[in-house]
Amino acid sequence: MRWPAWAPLALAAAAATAATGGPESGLGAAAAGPGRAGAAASTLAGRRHRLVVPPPVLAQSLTVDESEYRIRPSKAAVGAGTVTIRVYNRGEDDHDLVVIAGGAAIAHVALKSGTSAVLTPVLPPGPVRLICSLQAGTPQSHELLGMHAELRAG
Ligand SMILES: [Cu+2]
Repeated sequence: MRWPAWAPLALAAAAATAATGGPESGLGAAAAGPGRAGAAASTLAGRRHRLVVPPPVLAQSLTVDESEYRIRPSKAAVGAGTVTIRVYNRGEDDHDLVVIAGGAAIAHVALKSGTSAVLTPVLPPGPVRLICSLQAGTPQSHELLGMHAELRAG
């Protein structure tokens, strides 16, 4: 039996549908028959031209500058996992830094004016919020006055 020129493409489409488990996977598997879909997929595996782009390498450290009334992280994104945060209180008043990730405060340090500290929280992937918690719950809340910043752990 002679196969038309498009036959390999049709087989490939059926095998790909069966392999991905899409809504038509039942049809694809039935057309290819048991065992044949797997054979076709393994034959085609080497022929796929996937664009493989490595994920960006994110740093595991950042610097955070605090002053009245700002928090400025040096990076908008860091890698998930253990991250070294060097925080400087460059303001005239005392401040603190609270790292909030995964819905919880996971690190805290109090900073007198002109001092610095190093924190090494383990950041889960997702958004990270940095705040100063001084005067929280009052109109003078440092967070409400602007001492908050967002970054992302990826
Ligand atoms: Cu503060």
